[in-house]
Amino acid sequence: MNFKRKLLLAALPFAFTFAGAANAEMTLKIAEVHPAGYPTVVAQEHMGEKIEEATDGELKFRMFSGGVLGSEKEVVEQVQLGAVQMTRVSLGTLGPVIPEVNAFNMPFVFRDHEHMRKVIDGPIGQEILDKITNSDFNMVGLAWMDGGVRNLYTKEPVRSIEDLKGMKIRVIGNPLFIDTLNAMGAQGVAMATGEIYSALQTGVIDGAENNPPTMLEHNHYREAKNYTLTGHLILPEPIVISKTTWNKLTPEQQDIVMKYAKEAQMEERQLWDKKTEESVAKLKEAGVEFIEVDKQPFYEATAPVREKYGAEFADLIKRIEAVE
Ligand code: BDP
Repeated sequence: MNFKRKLLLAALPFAFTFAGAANAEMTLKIAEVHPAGYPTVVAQEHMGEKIEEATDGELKFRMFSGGVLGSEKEVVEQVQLGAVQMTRVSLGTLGPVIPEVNAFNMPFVFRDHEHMRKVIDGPIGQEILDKITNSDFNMVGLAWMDGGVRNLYTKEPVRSIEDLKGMKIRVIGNPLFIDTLNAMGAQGVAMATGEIYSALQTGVIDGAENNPPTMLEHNHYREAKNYTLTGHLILPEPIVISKTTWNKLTPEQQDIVMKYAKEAQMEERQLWDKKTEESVAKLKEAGVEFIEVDKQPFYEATAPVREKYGAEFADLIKRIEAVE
């Protein structure tokens, strides 16, 4: 039996147990790998409060931040089963589960951060959320959070693409990212967020790639003091709710959840910009060197990755590029 079918079957008893439970009070668990105070955590906490108020306390939320409910991959599986009701994850993590979303996961598919924001705010952003909802994976895509721009951080400085040669660089567990780092001359190594710090410490990896808030808040900067501004990935991060949970909500409750998830999308963005600015300042203070690099060689080296993964999204990619 394939994995997908197993998950669907496993979800059945839950569906029956809770059938007809609409209108009852429900507490929804939200899982987050980021710590308390992180922009995505704060925005979702506010979302939860607003939904609770708007539903007269029928829907309540409990935030489990700091990865206490597991890695993103584990949490996605829990959401599919309805055991965890909601989460915000990197689209990178969802790619291997729902390959239709991988268009946004390709290296340099967005011109810059602003371009990504325009795309997720418009019809294409909704289209990718709908792909999540319409897949067989028992999740509803509600809204987007901003995960900024991902750059390389390494123990030894990377001042040109040649310096990256042979370095073991951690990526999110998605073959697309392994291929991306390999194409740049490094060796992509997949592992969960929570394992990066000790892998850096013990020398299992030579570096990783992420945005400034994650580099700071997950303490990676203590072990990797060189930040090379490649901007190779700009990954948006969907908030998803288990379809098992969604189907138990009344249409009114569904509208309310959707409305405040979309509001959270805009609130998180303000928090994100502020947090990024503060993180950059703190990282510099802690001795991290920010290295400007010619991006062109990184763009060119990853062309085969865009060809390999982008072929099936050719029309979509044209439409992404056309967003001004
Ligand atoms: C962060 C994302 C988070 C990912 C993490 C990672 O916000 O969702 O899990 O990167 O690379 O930027 O594991």
